[in-house]
Amino acid sequence: MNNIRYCLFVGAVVFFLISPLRTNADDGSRLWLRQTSSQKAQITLETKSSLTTDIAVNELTQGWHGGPVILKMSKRKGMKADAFTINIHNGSTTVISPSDIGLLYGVYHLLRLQGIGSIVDAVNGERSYSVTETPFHDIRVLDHWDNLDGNSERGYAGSSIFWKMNEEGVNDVAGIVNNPLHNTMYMRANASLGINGAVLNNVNASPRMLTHEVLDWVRQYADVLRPYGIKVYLSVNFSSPAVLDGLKTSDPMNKEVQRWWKQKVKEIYNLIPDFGGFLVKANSEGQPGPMDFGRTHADGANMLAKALRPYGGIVMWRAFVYSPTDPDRAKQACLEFKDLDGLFLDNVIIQIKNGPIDFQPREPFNPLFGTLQKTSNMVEFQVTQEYLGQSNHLAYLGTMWQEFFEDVDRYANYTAYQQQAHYNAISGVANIGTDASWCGHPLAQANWYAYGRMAWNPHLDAKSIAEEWAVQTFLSPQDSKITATVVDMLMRSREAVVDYEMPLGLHHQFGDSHYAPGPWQNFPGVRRDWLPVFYNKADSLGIGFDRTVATGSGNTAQYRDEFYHMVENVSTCPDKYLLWFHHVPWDYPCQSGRILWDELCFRYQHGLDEVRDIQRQWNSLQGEIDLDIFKDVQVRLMTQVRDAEWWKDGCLLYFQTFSRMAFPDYLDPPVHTLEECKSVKLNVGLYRSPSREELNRQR
Ligand code: BDP
Repeated sequence: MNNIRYCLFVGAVVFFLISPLRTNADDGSRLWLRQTSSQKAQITLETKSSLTTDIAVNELTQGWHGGPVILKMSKRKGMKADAFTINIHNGSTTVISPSDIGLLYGVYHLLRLQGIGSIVDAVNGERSYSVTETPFHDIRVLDHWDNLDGNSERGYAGSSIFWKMNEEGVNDVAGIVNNPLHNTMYMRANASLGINGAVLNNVNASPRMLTHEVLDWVRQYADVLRPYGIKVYLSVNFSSPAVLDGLKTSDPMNKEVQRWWKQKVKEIYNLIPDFGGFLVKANSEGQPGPMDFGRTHADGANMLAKALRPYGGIVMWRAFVYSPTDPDRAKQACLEFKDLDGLFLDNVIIQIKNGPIDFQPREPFNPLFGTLQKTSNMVEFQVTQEYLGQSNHLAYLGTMWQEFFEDVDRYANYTAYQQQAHYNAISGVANIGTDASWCGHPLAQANWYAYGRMAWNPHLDAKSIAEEWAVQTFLSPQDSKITATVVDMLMRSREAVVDYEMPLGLHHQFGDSHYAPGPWQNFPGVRRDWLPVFYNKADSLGIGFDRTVATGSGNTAQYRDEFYHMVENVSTCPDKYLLWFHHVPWDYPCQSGRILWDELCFRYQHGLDEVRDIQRQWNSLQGEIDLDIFKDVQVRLMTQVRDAEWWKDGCLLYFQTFSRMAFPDYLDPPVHTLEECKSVKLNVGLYRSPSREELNRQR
C-alpha cells in the first residue's frame, strides 16, 4: 500500500518536471504586482522629481487605468514622513505626502485599491474618496539569513539573492545588482508593502561581512535599494575586532575595541551615508558576545550604539538567548534582560522572537513583551517556514501574526507601548531566494505580502490581507471562485499544520531538519532542551511541560497578571496552550468535552483531514489557474498530505506507548508502524522548484 502511494507520488513529480506544458507558462515571478494598463495615464508631478518619484510615475504609467493623477509633496503638521493621503474627487486623484517615499507608498496603495476593485465608482467620478495611511511601525525590516557563500540559513527558496562570494571576493550572484530586471521586482515588492529595511546577511554573522571588499558590495546594494526607500542593515559578529584585525580581545569595555568599532562604523557611513545599523546575535547558540568577557548585553549593545549614534544608526540586539542557566528555555529571555531594562541607550532596540522558544507553529507570546518597560523592543517573525513544513507545506502565517498582535495588545499593551517608544520597529526573517517564484511554494508569497502589510498596520486582519493578495496575484475578482477558494485554503492552513504537527500546545517535536516528526528523539550527550522528549515529557501519567508556579518551572509568572492567572490555572488555560503550560493526565477533560487522549487523536486527524480538504479545494481550480502554478502547488499539497499522515501516525503511535489507550473510531487507523516512522527520511524526494536561471536554460 505504502509503496503504491509512494510510486504515485514520485510519478506525479516526474510528470510535472517533464511536462511539455510547462514552457511559456507563469513562473510566479511577478508576485502580486501584475496589473498592467494599455491606457496612457495622465500624471502630473507637482514636486521636484527624484529617482523615487520616477519610480512612482513609472508604476502608474504601467498599471493605472483611471483618470488624471497628481502627485504632490506637502508637509503637514504631525504627519509622519512616509504617511500619505489619497483624495479622489470627480474622477481625479491626488496623492499627497511629506516625502517622495511617501508618494511612492501612496502610489502603490492607489494601485492596490484599484487592483482589489474598491475604488471603481470613485474613479468613475460617482463618489469622492479619501484615505490617509500612516505606518504603525516606523522601521519595517526584512532579515535575510544569507551567508556570503550563497547559502541561506533556513532558506527554502533557492540561494541568496545577494551573495555568492568566492575567496577572491568575486560576488558571482545573479542578484539585484547583476540582474536588475529580475530584481527591481524585489524592491518594488517591498516598497509596495512599505518595507523600508533589509538586513543583508545571516544573524550567525561572518566577521568577513565587515571587510572592505564586502562593504563595497553592501554599498552597491544600498544604492539600488535607496530609491525604493529601503535602507540596508548588517548582522555583525561580536568578535570582529579580534578576528579581522587581530585585537587581543573584543571586550566592549576595552578602549581599543571601542575605537575599532567607531572606525568601522565611520568607514561604513563613508560608503553608505544612510546605513541603517546593526543586528546582533550575541551569546546565543555559540555566537560570541559581551558575556564572554564578563559584560552584559547592555554593555555590548551600548558600545555599538555609541559608535552608530552620531550617524543616526540603530542596534537591533536579539533576545533569542538560552544559555542553560535555567532548565526552562522559555524563561531565559526574561531572566537575561529584565534587570537590564533602562540601561540600554536610546538607539538600541531589543529584538524578540514572537514566542519564547523558537518560531514553533504555535507559541504563546514571549513574556519579555510586557516585561521591558523602558527599552524599545521589536518583534521578530519568521516568514520563512522553518518549522511549518518549509516550502513544501502551505501555511499562511497572517493568522499566526494576527493572533500574536491580539494577544500582546490585550495582555502586554503592545500598541500603546510601541506608540510611545523611542524606536518603533518590526522584523521578519525573509522567505526569499533565487527560485523563480521567489518563495519556493507559490502560495508562500502570501506570507511575504502579509508580513509587509502587518508591519505597516498590525491591526489589519489576516483574512482581508489574504483576499488582497489573492485578488492581485491571480487577477481574480474579489467574489470569484478562485479568490474565495484560495483565501479559504490560506485561512485554514496554519491551524491545520498546528494540528497535524503539534496540537494543544505541544512544541519542538521535530526530528531531522526541523521538518519530520521526532517526538521520540532523545540522544545522550545532546543538550536536553534541543530534544523533543524534553518538551513533550510524555510518561505513563500524562503529557506536557509544566510551566506553572505551583508545581512547574514558574514561567507563567513572567507574564502580566491577566495572562498569568489564565494559564496558571489548568481549568482556565485555553486548550491551544494546554500542554505548553501543563503536564496533564491522559484522561484530563478538555474544553472540547473529550478527554485528552481522544482530543489529541481528534486534533491529529483533523489536521490531516484539513490538508486533504485543502488539496481538494485546490484541485477544484484546475483549468482556472495557470497550469504551471497549478501543478506546482498540486505536487506540494501531495507532499503535505503525505507528511501530515506521517506526523499523525508517528506522534500518536509514540504517545500511545505511554497512554496505553485505544484509538477512537474517528481516527484513520495508522498506515505506518512506529518503527517506520522512526526511520523514514521525509526530506528525501522533496520537490524544489527551479530557479529563474534554470527555467531560462530549459526554454
Ligand atoms: C533557529 C534556527 C537557527 C537560527 C536561530 C536564530 O534553527 O538556524 O540561527 O533560530 O534565530 O530557529 O538565531
